[in-house]
Amino acid sequence: WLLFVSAVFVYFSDLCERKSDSAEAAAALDGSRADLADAMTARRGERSRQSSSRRRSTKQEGLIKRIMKNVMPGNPNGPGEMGKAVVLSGDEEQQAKDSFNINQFNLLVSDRVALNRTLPDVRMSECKKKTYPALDTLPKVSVVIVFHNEAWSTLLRSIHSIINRSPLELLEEIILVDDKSEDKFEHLKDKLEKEVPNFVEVPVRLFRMPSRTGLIRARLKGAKEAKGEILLFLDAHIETTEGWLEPLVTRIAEDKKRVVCPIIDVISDDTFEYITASDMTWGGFNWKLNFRWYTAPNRELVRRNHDRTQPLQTPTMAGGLFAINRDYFYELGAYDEGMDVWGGENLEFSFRVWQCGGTLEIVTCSRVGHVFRKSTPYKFPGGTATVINHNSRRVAEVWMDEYKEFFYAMNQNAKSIALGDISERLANREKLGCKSFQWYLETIYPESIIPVKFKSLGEIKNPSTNRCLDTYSRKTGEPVSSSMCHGFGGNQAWAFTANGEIENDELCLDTSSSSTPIRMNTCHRRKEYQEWKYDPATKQIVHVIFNMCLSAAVDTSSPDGMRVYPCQTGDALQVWEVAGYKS
Ligand code: UD2
Ligand code: MN
Repeated sequence: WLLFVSAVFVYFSDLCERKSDSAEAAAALDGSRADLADAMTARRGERSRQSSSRRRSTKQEGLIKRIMKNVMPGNPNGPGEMGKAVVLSGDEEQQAKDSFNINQFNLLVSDRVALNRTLPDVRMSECKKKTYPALDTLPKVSVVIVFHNEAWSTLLRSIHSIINRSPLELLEEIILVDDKSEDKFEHLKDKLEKEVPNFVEVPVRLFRMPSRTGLIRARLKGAKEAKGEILLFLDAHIETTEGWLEPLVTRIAEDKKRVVCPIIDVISDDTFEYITASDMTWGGFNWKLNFRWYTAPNRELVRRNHDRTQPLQTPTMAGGLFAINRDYFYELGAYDEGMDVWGGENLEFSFRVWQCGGTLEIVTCSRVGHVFRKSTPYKFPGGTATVINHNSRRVAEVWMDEYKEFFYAMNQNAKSIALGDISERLANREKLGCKSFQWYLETIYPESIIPVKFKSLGEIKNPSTNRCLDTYSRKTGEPVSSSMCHGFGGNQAWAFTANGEIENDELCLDTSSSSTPIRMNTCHRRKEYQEWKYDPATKQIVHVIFNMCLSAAVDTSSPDGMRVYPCQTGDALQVWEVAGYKS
């Protein structure tokens, strides 16, 4: 077998020679070669620890096969190498379209990209210089990947990238949990079972859920099987990059109450190009309880002494990619088993970590790519909206105290969706002595779209026209409108904040000119043209800078031209009922 291995080396140096004309290709090869060298050293150590010679020889055979497969992508300039975009020909484009909806990403392209493709080292340069504790002093990691109807190439590329780019000393195992993929995804049946033992560098263990449980319960199964001191959850369509693991593990080794995420880079769902994401982004959420990325505020940079390589504390995480000390995971109460399929668990876990004494951070020296999809390829048994609202209700009811009303204001239908039993989750919150949601908003997330202090939440109605302020689902920069009051919240749900904003989700009423229609702009919290004052006696809503009054549109057939006019007592168009207003 030694011959074999040296053959690999020879082949490789040969490639290097031939490719040295292109700087990029050389860099690509350098990366792979370093990978190989690292992996070889690590594997050698692994082998010397083996005691049974029989096991050793099968391991080595597998090892050689694996090295052949991993290190010889054939063509270092092949499709997608170095994370480049794959370009299809016209005919292929059509073919790609036909199979796109199987996974909601370009399957043709994914299948064409090598399972062990090279990626650039995308870390900030300061990150590359950092050193970490000796590997044998760090805790070991159990990677948990759950999947439902995943494509072969993305799943296998995920596994290969983990093995090829992690110090093997840190990997206890990779646990795969099949959340009852449909039969037509044949590659996930026998073929996967045959493939799994081929991974000799790290044990890859495959478990099957007896029925479709959703990603939350599937992850719980993975966690239960895990032997490593650290649990590291990943989606099934990711690629790790150089140096991704050490910084994550080190943070937890230093303090087990840290829950850590890598920066999640983007693998294009169309070209599979590896696109770096900003290191200045953190996680938030809106009134609908959707997870959202926002630019992190300057105060967080100040807290880190302007060192962007320091971990960034984030109010929430996206949910798919994070590591946590296994004991701490259970101390915190693992996951809410009452949540189905997809959604909600990411915010639930984020709130819980912060409110119950942990910290949640994005380790900016660790980067993992993820195929972000525009829609979900798989079915939601029970209906998509029902499932997601069920999960979100559980988040709101368990963690958000009085602020849960923001969720219901946006989503009154949710109230009629079954919540299930949350007594055990509430008991857990009680037992852990967790802080209030108000504390979370004030301390961790004062920039939240949910205002910490507000005077009303509900409709804002002009009784003379019986019309209510309405966003018409418009976007930022567009004019606010009005329509017949319907009492269902949503587009007619407004918060009058203590700061003087009139706000629906992330949009605030804003006008920088008294002669143009009032617009809805992203709330900036600096008051300025977004500051209003309500006078409960006259029922007028006054724009503070102009000292003029919000006036309902006279022409109800075109209600968009709503403006501020000089305040006039007795003008019925300037009378507003602000539901539930408390001064
Ligand atoms: C994001 C998270 C995802 C999860 C989700 C909210 C990232 C990158 N991804 O959505 O991990 O937190 O938000 O719930 O932060 N799966 C199952 N069973 C199911 C449904 C999904 O096993 O019933 C698997 C799926 O194959 C995938 C993982 O769960 O490996 C996450 O699902 P996704 O990729 O559809 O979620 P995503 O990335 O849109
Ligand atoms: Mn995903």
